[in-house]
Amino acid sequence: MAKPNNTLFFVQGNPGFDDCDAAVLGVAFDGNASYGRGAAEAPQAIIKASHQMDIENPMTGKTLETAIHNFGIIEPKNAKEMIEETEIVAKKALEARKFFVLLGGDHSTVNGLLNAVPEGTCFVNFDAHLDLREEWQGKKESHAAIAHRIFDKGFEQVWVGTRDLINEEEMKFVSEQNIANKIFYSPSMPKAFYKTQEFPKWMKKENMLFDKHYAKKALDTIESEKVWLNIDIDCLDLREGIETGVPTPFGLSLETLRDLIYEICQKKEIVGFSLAEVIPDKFGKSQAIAAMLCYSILSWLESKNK
Ligand SMILES: [Mn+2]
Repeated sequence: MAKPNNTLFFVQGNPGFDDCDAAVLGVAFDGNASYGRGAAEAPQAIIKASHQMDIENPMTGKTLETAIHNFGIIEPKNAKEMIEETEIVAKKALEARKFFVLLGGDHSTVNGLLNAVPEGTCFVNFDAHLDLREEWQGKKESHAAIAHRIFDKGFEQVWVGTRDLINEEEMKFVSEQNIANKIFYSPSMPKAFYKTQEFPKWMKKENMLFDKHYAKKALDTIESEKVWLNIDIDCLDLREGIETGVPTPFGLSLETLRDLIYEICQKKEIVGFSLAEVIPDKFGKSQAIAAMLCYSILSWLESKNK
C-alpha cells in the first residue's frame, strides 16, 4: 500500500486510526472501466484538490474538525487484488464503527465493500446507470454489474439520476424484482414526451425529476435506517464540468445532488460513502467537485453529531 504522502483536507499530520472519526481509502484502480479510463488517478487528484479548499467554511463560519485517518492509496494490479485489499481496510474501519470513505477508482471498487458494509444498510446509488447487469464483458465484478452484486448480497437499494443504457436484461430484472418504485430518473426526453407515453412496468411516472417532490420521494423510499452513499460522479449533468468514464448528458444538477444528500444525512445514519468514476481533468474541475462533495458530507455529519 502506498504511504499516505498527503491527506484529505488536512495537509499536516494524519490522525491515528484509533482516534479518528472518519477513515479514507483511495483505490487507484480503473481496470474494470469499459469505456473511458483515468479514474485510477482520482484519489490522488481529489486529495490534492481538497488542499485548495478552505476547511473553514465561509458560508457557515465553522471549521471542519472531523479527525480523518488516511489509509493511503492502494494500487492493485488486478480486480481480485483490488477487491481483497479494499475489503481488508473497509472491514477494519467499519467494524470499528468509523465513518468510511472510499475514493475510487472505477465503480467496480465498490465490490470491496460488499462484505464490510453492515447488514440492513441501504445503498443509495447516485448514478446515470442502473448497473444491474448480471455481468458485463464477461466480468461479474464489472462496474456495470455493481448494483447486481449489491443486490446479490441482500442490501436494499435506491437509484437516483438514472437515464441511460438500460438494457432489456435490466428492465426485466426491475420488473421481476418489483423495484421500479426505487428508481428515480433524470429524464433525457422533454416532459411533453412522457405525457404521451405509456409507462412501462420498470418506470414510474412519479419518479421523474420533473416532479417537484422528486427528492422527498427518493428519501421516503429508503426503508433502512443505515445508508451507504454510493456516488458515481456520472449522476451529474455534463454542464457541471465533470470528466468521467461514461459521460452522459441530462443528469442531476450539482444543487439537486447536494440537497438530496443533505436531506439523507439529516434523516438517516450514514455509514460511509464511495465516490467513483471521477476522471481528473487538467482544469481541476472534476476533482474540485469531488473534493467539495467529500467536504460537504463530512461537515454535515459533523454538525449533526455535535
Ligand atoms: Mn454510471
